[in-house]
Amino acid sequence: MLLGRDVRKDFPILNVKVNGKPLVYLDSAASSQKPNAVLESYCRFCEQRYSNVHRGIHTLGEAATGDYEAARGSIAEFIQAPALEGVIFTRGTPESINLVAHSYGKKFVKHGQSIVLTPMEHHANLVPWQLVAKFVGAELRFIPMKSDGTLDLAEARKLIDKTTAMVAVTHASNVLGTINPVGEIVELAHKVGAKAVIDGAQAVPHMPVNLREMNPDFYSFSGHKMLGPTGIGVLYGRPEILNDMDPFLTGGEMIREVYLDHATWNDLPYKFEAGTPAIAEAIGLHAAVRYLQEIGMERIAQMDHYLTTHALEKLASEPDIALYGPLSQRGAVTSFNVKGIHPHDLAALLDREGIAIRAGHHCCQPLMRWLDVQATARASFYLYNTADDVAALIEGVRTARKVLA
Ligand code: C6P
Repeated sequence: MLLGRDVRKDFPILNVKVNGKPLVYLDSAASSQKPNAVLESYCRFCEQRYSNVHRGIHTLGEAATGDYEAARGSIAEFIQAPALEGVIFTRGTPESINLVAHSYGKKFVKHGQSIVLTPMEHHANLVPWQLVAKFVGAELRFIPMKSDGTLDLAEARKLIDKTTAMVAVTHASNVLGTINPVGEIVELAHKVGAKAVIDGAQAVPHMPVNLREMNPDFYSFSGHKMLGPTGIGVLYGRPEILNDMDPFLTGGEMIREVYLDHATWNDLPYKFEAGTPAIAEAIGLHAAVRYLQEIGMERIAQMDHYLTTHALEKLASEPDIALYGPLSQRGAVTSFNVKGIHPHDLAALLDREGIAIRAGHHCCQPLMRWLDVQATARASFYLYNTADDVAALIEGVRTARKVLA
């Protein structure tokens, strides 16, 4: 498996020293690093083709509009989106899910209906549904998890019933690494006439995603976790549902005609893209998608799997380490705790060695309660990581034990 070493030259930040040590970046689940292809594409666009989109009839306006729409087309193909007009640019996963909660949930979920979630949801796919439930008087239900951090599908079959209006589930957990059987969950939702919203923030960067097969009603992800810039993300929604929804944000671009007392809406996807969008960021995300496609998502998934399995094995052979999440069917995150050491202290000590991990509740406070911990340490991997990075992590943990335990 040479992928990590082969691609490292493409990521300039990996040559940076942190605290005088070579950077070992194990925090890609929070945000990924950017290859030259993305940096150059972003800069080239700003230097040579920049303008606002869908407005100017001047040459640069047309060039920028063409590039922005080409980005949408390429991202639609990357996730096998069934309809191009369902691909909406947002600022990221939280905005995508808030859009669905606000414009679909508050309008179509009715008093007394249920919204089914899981205890492993990131706050971004939990809090918006709490607000919807409160607003309309709906009930929140949670699919229980088995002790290994996978969902209990037998219970899900009972919980998702005729009262269910929405099922909102993460594709891959940012703490446990669990990859959920989202295709089956979408089917369970559709059987009872409910809509399914999938949070793909930790899935799209790491594995092939095919929305034609999965068939969700809504699917969301963030560009910055998949080598792209910050401030750009995607919501895919089924056009027939999006057409029935009211706009989320209002402003320029999303309107067709405006009178003093009312307005009408633009066609999809523009109805949901109010104001000047993140144009250069969309172009950067297009470059990220091209880069990922050149390497191949299957290959990236295999590399992630290799590194995660390797890290789990190495950590498991160290004394006094608690590991969280299932042993198989998991994504590129490894959450753990070292007995007697607070994860923040561990992260601070590793940082002195140039090793970046994340420590905390990872925006999953209910999941921390389920695990019965306040926080965990988390190492997360991506295509530029190698077995040397895992070795550095293990060495760092050993040093921490000597210094802190
Ligand atoms: N999780 C992590 O370190 P943002 O980062 O705002 O674009 O996406 C939010 C989000 C939504 N869903 C899932 C499953 C996520 O993992 C995240 C981001 C980061 O785990 C930051 S808390």
